[in-house]
Amino acid sequence: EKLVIATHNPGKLKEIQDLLAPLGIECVSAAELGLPEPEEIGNTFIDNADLKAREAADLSGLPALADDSGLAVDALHGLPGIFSARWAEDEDGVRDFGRAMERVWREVEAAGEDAGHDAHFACALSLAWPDDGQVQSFEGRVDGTLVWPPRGDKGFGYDPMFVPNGYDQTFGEFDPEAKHRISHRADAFRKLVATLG
Ligand code: ITT
Repeated sequence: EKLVIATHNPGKLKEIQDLLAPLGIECVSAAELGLPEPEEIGNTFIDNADLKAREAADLSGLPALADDSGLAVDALHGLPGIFSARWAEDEDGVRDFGRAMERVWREVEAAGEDAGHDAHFACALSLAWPDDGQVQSFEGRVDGTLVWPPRGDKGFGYDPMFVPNGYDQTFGEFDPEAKHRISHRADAFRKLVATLG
């Protein structure tokens, strides 16, 4: 039986496919199935991951895995957080992460030197089965520091301005396999596999 990857974000989809590959599970994306993008009305990563997984499972009749994630900046009291995608959108919903990263950096600078540059990426993965109210959720994170200007074009989203603790390169400069060893998404994924595997 196939697993629906309930995302419309190509960067996430590729990473989730990479993480699932060793498990040999056949996948199909929500975009490929033509499933709609549900409105993310939740107040937490888990709430939003749950609602995306639930809706995809209900509409497809297949088990569905959803990811809700974002960048949480200490100096901004956790913002953009669950609003990470929305900070990149213009009034027509067109995303530009160059603009979103500029906004983050501008607000970090405005918060002042003492507020520092610490941040983390957070990821909630939720797995929902059809015909069943049950949803299981797993959370992961990776801590790091924000840098300016952004560097690297290998990842997606805010990767070019995030240096994970203990490294010198931004996630935008990391090879995919290296990012998968330490990322928030990989951390959540390991917990999922440990529980279900
Ligand atoms: P779906 O809801 O369709 O999965 P989305 O992009 O709208 O896609 P989110 O609401 O979870 O997903 O938004 C999370 C945003 O946080 C995402 O668009 C990225 O910009 C950012 N983000 C999440 N994980 C990231 C990562 O590994 N590297 C860089 N940015 C990331």
